[in-house]
Amino acid sequence: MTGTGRFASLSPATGQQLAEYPVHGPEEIADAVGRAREAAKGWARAGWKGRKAALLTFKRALAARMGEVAETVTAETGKPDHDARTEVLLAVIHLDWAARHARRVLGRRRVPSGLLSTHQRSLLAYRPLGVIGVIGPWNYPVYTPMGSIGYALAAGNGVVFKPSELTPGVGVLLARIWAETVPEHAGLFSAVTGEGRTGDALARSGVDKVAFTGSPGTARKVAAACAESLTPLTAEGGGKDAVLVGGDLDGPGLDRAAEAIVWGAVSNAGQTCTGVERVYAVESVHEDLCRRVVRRAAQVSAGPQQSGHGLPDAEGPDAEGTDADGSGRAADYGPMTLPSQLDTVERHLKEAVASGARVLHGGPESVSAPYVQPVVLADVPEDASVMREETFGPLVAVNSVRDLEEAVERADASPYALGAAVFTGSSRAGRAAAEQLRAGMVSVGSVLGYAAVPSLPFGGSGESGYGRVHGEEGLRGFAAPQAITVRRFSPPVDLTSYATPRATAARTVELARRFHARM
Ligand code: TXE
Repeated sequence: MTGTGRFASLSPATGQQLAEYPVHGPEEIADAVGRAREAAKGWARAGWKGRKAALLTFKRALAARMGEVAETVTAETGKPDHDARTEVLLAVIHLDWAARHARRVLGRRRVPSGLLSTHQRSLLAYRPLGVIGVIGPWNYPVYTPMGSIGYALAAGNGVVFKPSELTPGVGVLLARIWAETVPEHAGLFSAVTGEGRTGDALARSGVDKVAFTGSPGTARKVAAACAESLTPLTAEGGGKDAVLVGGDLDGPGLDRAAEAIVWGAVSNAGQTCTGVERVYAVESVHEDLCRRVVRRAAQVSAGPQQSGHGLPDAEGPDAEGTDADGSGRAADYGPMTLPSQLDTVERHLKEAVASGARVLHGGPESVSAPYVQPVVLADVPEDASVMREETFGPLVAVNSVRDLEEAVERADASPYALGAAVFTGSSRAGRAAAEQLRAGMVSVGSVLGYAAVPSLPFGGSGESGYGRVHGEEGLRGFAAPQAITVRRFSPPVDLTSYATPRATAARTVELARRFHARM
């Protein structure tokens, strides 16, 4: 069955149609998976060296064409050009790391055989899984899927990518850049377009693993589809990340925390899975921190984006750009990319106010489609939706706690466990608190510090999903370990042979038992 019809991508800022894309169905997906499977043979023949060279060529092309990629990201998500470029840069950094480290992490190696098996040479290798289906989100349409695509390719797989229906142009462009720059492996990585049905068809297409990023509800549907064929899944389902602020912070320390909180909460219009949604500050600094957060939030605004990135560069003179409203100052972030997100933000805000939260900055009037201006709340009841559900908007709740221990407890009380951040006067106390948290990733003294470190794994637990991308775990996640033993000589006592007298074998087992009973 082919997909039926076409769908349009829209500008979230103006609502205007940007382009049309085909809705791909099981037939087109089967073709793409088949081509990737075929191309994976050539990818295997290329060896570690050839794959590394091809991936670095792709990386250089992404860096060289950053402006073009960022322009598509900005058109489809509404985020500022600078943010789009930073996103591409982060993807490039990860791709570079995956290309350069795949052999070290996944290459065949000898491992110790242990006393009982000294006669064996033990080898561990990581084989590619085959073809990976990547189902992507719209909030970081380059960085997030490339965290799977780059690592999956580096591990020797082919990839079929289904970008979000809100950002199909970005997905198609990424696959086109691959085909143009690495034509000898053209079919290895391709994009299919469509909505949820296309994603579902990809999960059921016989791919060897699915890497999904989106909402926990959709993650459950993808998991159910994958379960039918025992297809493994890595799922990233978002977060409700908390920042913990210690009572030992001085003025400059609180300023640094406030700056990071505001950026973490409102950048990308709050549409970041590891964005700051909750803050737990020790009561002795709570009011002071709130004042500083409000002061900083008041200097930040959402609005239409300027064109260009403000730097004269090789991409031409128009790169200088103009501010959108003629005020001389460009908006710091753009519109809500998913229109229905405005309703979620509004609902969370209204329910918080109704349940007695203090509104320190902004308010219901901050929500004016397609933009949401920064909102700062305090003293929000812990059972309010804004403290429990992912808001995915530029809204932050700053609550007061007795001490860091209570901050850890409250942060961990969420059904999500993705990222977190800790600000304390002493980095030792910060690390101690970080190590108590359930979160998969924690930044001490900054927000989202781990996202730009390619050697660190990215992912969470609970409603935030399971599995990891990035780093060594990210590479291994797209590979199947293969254990090999090679017999080097006859063992003094062969426990896998009926030729060994029963009494000899029994003596050996007893000796080994005594050894382990004492050790
Ligand atoms: O997500 P969906 P949406 C959160 C955020 C947001 C909410 C909804 O809170 O408000 O999710 O966003 C594809 N089988 N995050 O509607 O539905 C879909 O086409 C297979 C958090 O965009 O989860 C898209 O490509 N695939 C987040 C992808 O799944 C299906 C990023 C995500 O869509 C499918 C984005 C199906 N049955 C939103 N149905 C994060 N974790 O960073 C849909 N899809």
